[in-house]
Amino acid sequence: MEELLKRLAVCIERGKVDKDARHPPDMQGQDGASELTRQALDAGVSSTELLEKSLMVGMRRIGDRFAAGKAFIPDLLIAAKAMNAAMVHLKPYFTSGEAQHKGTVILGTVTGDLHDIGKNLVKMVLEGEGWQVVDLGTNAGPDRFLAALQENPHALIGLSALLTTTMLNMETIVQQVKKNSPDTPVFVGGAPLSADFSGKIGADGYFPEPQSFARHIDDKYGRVRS
Ligand code: B12
Repeated sequence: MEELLKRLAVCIERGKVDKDARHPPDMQGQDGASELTRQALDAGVSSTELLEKSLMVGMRRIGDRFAAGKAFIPDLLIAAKAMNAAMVHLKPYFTSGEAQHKGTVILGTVTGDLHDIGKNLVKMVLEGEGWQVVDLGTNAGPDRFLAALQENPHALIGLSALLTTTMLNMETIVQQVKKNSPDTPVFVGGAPLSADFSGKIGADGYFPEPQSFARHIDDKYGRVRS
């Protein structure tokens, strides 16, 4: 199984989407992210293990190569495509059988930021845990969060940012939300963030991954808000 997870990480890193994909040329005809994810799940690997031990490893590697000037934007895009192909198979594993939802979370990647894979994973996990998610997509500024809050006045808010520049835009969103709706909890996440930063911008908490976030809001707000 270790071997399969290693091969899957390579598919993510190199952007090998599926068996039919022509890219990268030296991997033509081999299973890609789609097939290997399916095989790992069928073999009983948990979705969390798959994410942490393989998919995120591949993403981190391509990110590191990019930072070192050894990979470029098209390489990141094709890696993102492979990641999305893998995530299609993960979705059913996060789906809950709950008919009635626990509450609503308004989720978005903040102003100036186009990274949405992490945000989409958070959405998947929250929906799987029985939360309704209002997804504002990427590049979402204060106005969009406030408009969504008007429609869903008891919702919680989750902000995502992947850039050290765009994480600074979270502060304005937190301020605007708190000014208009002081009781609305706002949580933040994304690779460059920290609990310290969350405290500094007046957010209600930072979570490094969706599972701990879901546990926290389940304990604190689940079934109370609508
Ligand atoms: C794929 C990718 C892209 C793709 C994004 C495609 C897409 N649809 O998302 C594209 C090509 C568009 C891209 C563009 C850019 N990118 Co980019 N990208 C990445 C890469 C390789 C992977 C990101 C990713 O999807 N990770 C996997 C997901 C699952 O992880 P995640 O997002 O961290 O999410 C997890 C947690 O953080 C958490 N989480 C996330 N959000 C939230 C929210 C809440 C509420 C909670 C609780 C949790 C949570 O849960 C997730 C699951 O555990 C990273 C490298 C890396 N190591 O992350 C660089 C990286 C983020 N990019 C980087 C850069 C510089 C850029 C560009 C500026 C490049 C350029 N010169 O144009 C542009 C910016 C575009 C923009 N305006 O946003 C840098 C950022 C450096 C920095 N410190 O600011 C990185 C770190 C690469 C690097 N090492 O240099 N990128």
